[in-house]
Amino acid sequence: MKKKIEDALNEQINKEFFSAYLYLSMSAYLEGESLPGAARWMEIQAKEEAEHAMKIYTHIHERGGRVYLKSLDGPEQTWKSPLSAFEDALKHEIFITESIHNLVTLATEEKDYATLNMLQWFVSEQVEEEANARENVEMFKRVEDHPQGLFMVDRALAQRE
Ligand code: OFO
Repeated sequence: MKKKIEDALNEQINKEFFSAYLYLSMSAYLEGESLPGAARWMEIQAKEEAEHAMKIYTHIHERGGRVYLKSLDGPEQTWKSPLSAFEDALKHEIFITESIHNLVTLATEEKDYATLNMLQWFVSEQVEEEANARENVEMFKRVEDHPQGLFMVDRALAQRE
């Protein structure tokens, strides 16, 4: 595996673990807001992000590369409302999509077809992640300032498997 690709994939591992950290921080915030369903949704999302990081980790090793774990930035600890936490989650997913697309461009330029193939999974996953994040934002927008509605949204989010 070319050094350029190895470095870029190592960067992405850091971003995926940061995503896990960010969503776990959002989960803790939502727990404190007495929204256990939303907190659970974010906790599951955090676990998925760690799995994303591990997919890239495995790919690097399978290709004879080397993983170098970098330090993680501290995520935000609090938000002004549950809606603003979910809006930040959507912004973050858009940022991650851009990062994946940049990796696709690099792998194409470097003719690294195995990495390109691995990244296709992430391209599809990001479509789903952004769609979910957008749906959540819309749900929270509709129930802003309606405690009863907020309760219903929390119950719906608790259903995530
Ligand atoms: Fe890893 O997909 Fe979200 O960030």
